[in-house]
Amino acid sequence: MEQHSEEAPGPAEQRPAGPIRVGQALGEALVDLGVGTFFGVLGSGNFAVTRAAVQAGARFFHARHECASVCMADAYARVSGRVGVATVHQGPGLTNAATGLAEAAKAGTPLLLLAAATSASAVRSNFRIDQGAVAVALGAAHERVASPETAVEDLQRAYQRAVVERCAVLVDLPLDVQAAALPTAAVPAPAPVELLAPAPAPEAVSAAADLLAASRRPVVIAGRGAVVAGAGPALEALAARIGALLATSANGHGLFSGNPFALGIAGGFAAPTAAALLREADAVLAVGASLNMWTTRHGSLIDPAARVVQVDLDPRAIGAHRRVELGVVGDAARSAQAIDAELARRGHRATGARSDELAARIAAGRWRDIAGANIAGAEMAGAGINGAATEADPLGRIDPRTLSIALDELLPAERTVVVDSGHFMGWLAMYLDVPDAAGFVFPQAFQSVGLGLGAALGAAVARPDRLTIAALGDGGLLMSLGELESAVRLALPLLVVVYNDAAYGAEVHHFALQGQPVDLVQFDDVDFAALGRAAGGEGATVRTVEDLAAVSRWLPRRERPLVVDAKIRPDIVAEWLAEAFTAH
Ligand SMILES: Cc1ncc(C[n+]2csc(CCOP(=O)(O)OP(=O)(O)O)c2C)c(N)n1
Ligand SMILES: [Mg+2]
Repeated sequence: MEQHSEEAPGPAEQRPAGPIRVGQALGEALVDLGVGTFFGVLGSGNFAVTRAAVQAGARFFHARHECASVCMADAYARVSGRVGVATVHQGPGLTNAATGLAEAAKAGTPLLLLAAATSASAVRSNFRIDQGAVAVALGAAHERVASPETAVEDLQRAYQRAVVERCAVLVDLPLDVQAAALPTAAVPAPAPVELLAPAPAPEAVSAAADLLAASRRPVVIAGRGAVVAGAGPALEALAARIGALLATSANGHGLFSGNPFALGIAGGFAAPTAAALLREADAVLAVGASLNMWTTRHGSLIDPAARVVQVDLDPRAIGAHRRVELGVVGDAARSAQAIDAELARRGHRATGARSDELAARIAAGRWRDIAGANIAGAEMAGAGINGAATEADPLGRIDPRTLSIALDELLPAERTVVVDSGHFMGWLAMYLDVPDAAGFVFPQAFQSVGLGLGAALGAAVARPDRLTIAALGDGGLLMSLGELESAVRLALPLLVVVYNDAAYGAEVHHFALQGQPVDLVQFDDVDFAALGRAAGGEGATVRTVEDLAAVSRWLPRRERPLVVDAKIRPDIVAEWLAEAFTAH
């Protein structure tokens, strides 16, 4: 994906004569770097920079909480492939942003967080904290604008780090430096960031080709690294040559959408057919995927005898979560192309397990078919699945699987599905199709509840041509409620779907399994439709599939966000959660 192309006009031409302040120069430099869209919460400390960038042509999206502003930038980066940029006030602006920054850092999102910082001399300022220590503690890189002479260069260096190291960078903008006059000689031309993706070593390519050519049932598991490298087509071509089945990590979801031999997400969200086929593989080609416990279902999805090749840009990722036989260091797309070319040179072509029957089995073995049959079967036989009560829910709540399947059918295929954290998240990963990898935003590297709504706002800014669905738990929405107002104010026509079990469901199921009382994590029901209306959006309460008619009516207009308060049955436990707790 493109990471640094021009998006907005160059520096502001109508700059007033005379010296300008460093703060203003930094805002203009941001636009010079190609930043056309950024996010934040304004205070006095970051006002000058923000105003200058806006005057120079950048679009600024104001959040209501700094955490959400960073989540907006993070999701914008994930969906657009550009650097995400957010700006906050010094001190509490930064501490409010901390959880979002940790998410971006853990997920390896290229992100710049421009935080004002107290002046060097303001040692008694209420706002003063060690901002660098905060960044380091959260796993983010730390840069600062050091002097008026170097300020623009310092910003460029921080931006370059975000691109080259694919990391989250906190940039301190001290108020005294911002307020100083810019020495006229100090503005160097912005250095273009040119990155040629590294090719793998020929020996590694040859060894990978040997291993894959010897395999009878290979699978490819592609992760976020494959998405970022745009490796989807090259991997599909390689997989066709070696007869491999395709799967992704949760963060690669959508990369192989539409391929008849794609098994979907490997890991806890995998349907039984997909899981069985993964276990049958005698060779695994992991590409830009760490093979962590989530992707391998605590190791159980990969046959211990399977031979594993792992391709990653970062040598530190190779073998980090499980032993692999061969590590290939290189760009995902170039590695896939090189291995494919090597096998073509050798005249290798195999069908592996691929057949029309297998494609039909994969298509019929998706969760929605199983759930459809199970739900109907359970209702007929009076026998529950997953220990769920079988009779109609006494409170008239909807089965979350039924809800998810109905949404999948109802919503346009051109969609971006953004998912918060919680028990409910599996229903989205398991039941909703996405058009491609940019259509699925799954900020789970810090496993924080409450980041989904902010992320959905950033995704909606990045892809206004697609319907953005913010899939949230009731707990997650109540942690980020103020951003409903942002969605309305910024005229971002989100569909907010609240999987409302009136509980911290993940914790309920966790502790119920241990036989503990769970009333501490169960709450009174909240009327989210009313909250949606109060924020200036629309609201609908859903207890049955028929109630989704409100969504059908909203879809063609989509002027304002719609908050769907789906009162879901709290007693249906997702397979992935039960499995995760047992594995622990
Ligand atoms: C910021 C944060 N606080 C607490 C947790 C622990 N936690 C994990 S899931 C969860 C419940 C979330 O509730 P909700 O959003 O309603 O989703 P549900 O699990 O009910 O589907 C909690 C509190 C966390 N992961 N992150
Ligand atoms: Mg809940």
